[in-house]
Amino acid sequence: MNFDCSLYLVTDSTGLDERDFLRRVEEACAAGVTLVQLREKERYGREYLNLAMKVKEITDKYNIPLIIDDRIDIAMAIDAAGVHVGQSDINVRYARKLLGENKIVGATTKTIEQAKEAVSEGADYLGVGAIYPTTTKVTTVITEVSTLSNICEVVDIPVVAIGGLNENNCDVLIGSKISGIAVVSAIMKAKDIKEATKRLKEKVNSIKIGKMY
Ligand code: TZP
Ligand code: MG
Repeated sequence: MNFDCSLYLVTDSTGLDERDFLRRVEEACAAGVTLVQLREKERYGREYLNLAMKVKEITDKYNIPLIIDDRIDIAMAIDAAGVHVGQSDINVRYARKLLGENKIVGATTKTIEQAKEAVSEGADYLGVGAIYPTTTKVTTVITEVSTLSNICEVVDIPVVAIGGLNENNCDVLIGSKISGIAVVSAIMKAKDIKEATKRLKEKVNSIKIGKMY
């Protein structure tokens, strides 16, 4: 499946009421994020499903593929574009088996070995990071930009950098053959979501990332 991961919004609704959360997602979509991931670590069952349906309504309106973090069942239930799995989630191979060939399966990888394995199991893109320390609730370690570049060299699928990225610190990524950047706070916590998204988009374009597959 073709998709553009040049400016990938990963959501986090922590501390936001639902209306405010959905407004932020919608503003980011209107301002040009190219892919959205619903990432909810503290919602389960019907609550997660209901929120996913509401986010899908928004992403559908803007024709932006919606990826669901971890939850293959939710992705299937709402006919999302795909799922994103981490190293302790269901393996890429099984995610692919469950979702079929026409859906996107993304994987978090932090080493060349993990990257190669994800590709061999059928991943469509890789998320690599954290490039910088992050304040978003996540247990992660820093990935060196050199490791990111090496991963880009050895795989033939898009690689997205993630972790603490904002418009002022992405220049370190110039030269690594990434296809995009993924951000949570730089958009979700921005005072002016539209403005922040537009500026990030300009940045992504100016550093010439965003290779389409
Ligand atoms: N994986 C690695 S870092 C991260 C995830 C999900 C969070 C990134 O959030 P932020 O706010 O863009 O640093
Ligand atoms: Mg996960």
